[in-house]
Amino acid sequence: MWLTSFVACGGQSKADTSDETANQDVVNVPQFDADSAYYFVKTQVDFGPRAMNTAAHDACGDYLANKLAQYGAKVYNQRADIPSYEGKMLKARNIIGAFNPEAKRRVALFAHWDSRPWADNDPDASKHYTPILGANDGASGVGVLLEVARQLQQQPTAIGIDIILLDAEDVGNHRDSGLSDENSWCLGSQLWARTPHVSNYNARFGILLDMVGGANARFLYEYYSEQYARDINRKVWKAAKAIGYDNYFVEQGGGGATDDHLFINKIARIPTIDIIPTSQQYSFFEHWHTVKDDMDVITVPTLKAVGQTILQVIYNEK
Ligand code: AHN
Ligand code: ZN
Repeated sequence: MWLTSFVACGGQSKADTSDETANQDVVNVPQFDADSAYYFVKTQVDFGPRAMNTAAHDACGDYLANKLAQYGAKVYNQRADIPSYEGKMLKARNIIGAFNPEAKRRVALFAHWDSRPWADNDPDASKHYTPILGANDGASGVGVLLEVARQLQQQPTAIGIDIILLDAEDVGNHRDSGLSDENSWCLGSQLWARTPHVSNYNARFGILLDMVGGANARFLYEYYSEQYARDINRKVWKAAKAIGYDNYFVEQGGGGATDDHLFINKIARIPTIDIIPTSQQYSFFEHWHTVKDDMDVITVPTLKAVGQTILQVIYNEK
């Protein structure tokens, strides 16, 4: 009787154990709310162009730092005066929100929050010195990351997450300057990569989001991401496919972008990819660096595809 009971009990507990093992493998990934992300994009755009050294830029920076704090992040503000390629002093502010800041195992998520001071790719040359709203080029990536932050407050990940909002990305050579110095771009990421917000900072990998809100966006493996972080590209595109977004995340090589991830890879040596659209017709997307990069180019389904894929990746990191 005792023996039978023991066997039955053992059998039962064995079944329980294997159930638990199975449950540990199945992660409950929260639903990314793309309407919320859209609202975060719009809120940034409503400040006006977030060009360096403007009141709109500074007010938006305060908004972003407050949102990250509100969602439970430990917030760091990294401020520096950095000369532009024209020798103007740019008052730069990288804004970092650390979730689970004590964790050793970390993933870094990046986007730039400044917007380009000139619409130098506009078909109308009279607009070439007009600041852009940067709804897609800037605000879209930040909007997705604010929604990720909101989700992190509701349900923490197993690992630590750093949301790193970079400043002074879009201050590179004006197309009429006759210059093409890649170091004129991405001044905030160059600063952060040399001196991260905490000493001895490291992350398993990084993901940069740039122009992730456009209609019909197609994300191909960006060239430098393939050079520095090929396995991270595969991990993210595989995650997208697993949840049905392989129409956005196409398993093909695309062009290269002189973007923040390049400096993070080269200087901080954190393997970092760039999720950035590729187009046969345009540089990145139709209204890139034009006065038409406004809320009309932003579409909720693209924000959803990118945001849900990011959640799929980070909630599955152990
Ligand atoms: C160029 O490749 C010139 N620019 C990519 C970086 C960038 C600018 N991202 C947004 N604006
Ligand atoms: Zn740009």
